Amino acid sequence: MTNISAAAVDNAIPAGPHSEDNPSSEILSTTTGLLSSQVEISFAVPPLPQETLAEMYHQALRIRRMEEFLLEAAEQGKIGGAMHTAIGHEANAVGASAALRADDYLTCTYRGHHHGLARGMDVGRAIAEVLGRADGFAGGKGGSMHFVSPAHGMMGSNGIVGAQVPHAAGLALASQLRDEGRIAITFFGDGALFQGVMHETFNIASKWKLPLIFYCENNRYSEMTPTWRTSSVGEFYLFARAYGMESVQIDGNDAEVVHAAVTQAAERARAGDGPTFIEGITYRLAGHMAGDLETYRSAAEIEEQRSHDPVLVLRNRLLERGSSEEAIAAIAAAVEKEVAAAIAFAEASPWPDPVEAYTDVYRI
Ligand SMILES: Cc1ncc(C[n+]2csc(CCOP(=O)(O)OP(=O)(O)O)c2C)c(N)n1
Ligand SMILES: [Mg+2]
Repeated sequence: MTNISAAAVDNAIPAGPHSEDNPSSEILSTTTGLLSSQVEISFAVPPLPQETLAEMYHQALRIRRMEEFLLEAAEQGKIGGAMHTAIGHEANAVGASAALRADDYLTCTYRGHHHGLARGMDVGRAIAEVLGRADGFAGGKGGSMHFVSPAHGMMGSNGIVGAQVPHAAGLALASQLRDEGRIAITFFGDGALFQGVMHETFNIASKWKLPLIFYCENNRYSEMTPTWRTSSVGEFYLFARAYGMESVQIDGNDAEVVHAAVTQAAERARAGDGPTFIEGITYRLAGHMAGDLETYRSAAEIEEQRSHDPVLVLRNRLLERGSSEEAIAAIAAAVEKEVAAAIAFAEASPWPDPVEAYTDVYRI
C-alpha cells in the first residue's frame, strides 16, 4: 500500500518550466505551484491486480491510437467541425471508469472520446460517429463533441463549457430520489471553474449530499491561455472546500492513483455522504483541437511533459510489477489490430440518410 502524500504527487509530475514567478520567460504556460500545502493530503493507493493494470494499459493505448488516427483524419479534411483529442489525459478516464459501476452515470466535455472508450463504447462505432457516419453512436449526428451512449452510462459530452456539470447533478438527484445506488461523475476542465453554474452546482450538490463526483481534468490551459493568467486561485481543489466538500488533488496521469481516488469518492457518494471534488493534474500532449498551431507553448515544455505520459506511466508500472516486455508487446499488437479493424469498419460505414436529419431531434 502506497501512501500518496502531497510531496509525492508534487515530485511525480513535471512542474513545467514557466511560472508567474518567472515573468521573464517568453513562454506563457505554467503549472500551478502544485500543492502549496494549505491543506495536508494523504490517501492510500492500494496496488491494483496486475490484470487490472494490464487492462488499463490496453484501454489507454486503444484510446491513444484511435485519437492519433482521428488527428490525421482531421488534417485530411475527413472530419466536419471541431475535434478535440484527449491525448495525454487517458489515465483520468481509464482509472475512473475502472472504479465505477457499469450503471453509473458520466457526463463530460467536448474532450470526451477517452471517457466514451473507457466506458466500453465500441471503437469502430466511436470513429464512425466522429466521421459523421450512420453506424456512429448518434447516427453520425453528434460527432466528436457530442459523444453519447446511455447504454454505457455515457450521458453526454457537451460543447458548452460547464454545461455537463448540472446535468450530472440532475442524474445524481434522480438516483437519490429513486434510491438506485447509482452515482454520477462529471468531468470538466480547469477553465470551467470560472463559470457561474459550476458554483451553483457545487453548492446544491453539497447541501443535498448528492451521489456525485466532480472531476477536474486540470491540464493547465483553457484553450490557448495558461490558467495562471486568469485564475486568482492556484489550487483548484480548494474551491470545493468553500462548499463544505471533501476534495483532493492527485496525479491525473497515474491511472492507479486516479482509480484509488475515484473508488474512495464513489464509496462516499454511495454511502450518502455527498460529493467529492477530485483535481487530476494532467497535460494535453496534442493541441487544444485539431489544427491548433500551438504558438502559445514551447516544444521543450511538451517534451518535458512526455516523460510523464500516462500511457508510459502504465507501461512502466507493469514492468516494475513483473510483466514481461513480450506481454506488453502483445497488448500493443492487439491494439494495433483492433484499431485498424475499427478504422476499416468506420470508413466503410454509409453516410446517414438525409431523412435522418429529422429523427431524434426535438422540434416544437
Ligand atoms: C460557455 C462557453 N464559453 C466559451 C467557450 C469556448 N471554449 C471552448 S473550449 C474552452 C476552454 C475550456 O478550457 P478547460 O475547461 O480548461 O478545458 P480543456 O479544453 O482544457 O480540456 C473555451 C473557453 C465555450 N465552448 N463555452
Ligand atoms: Mg484546461
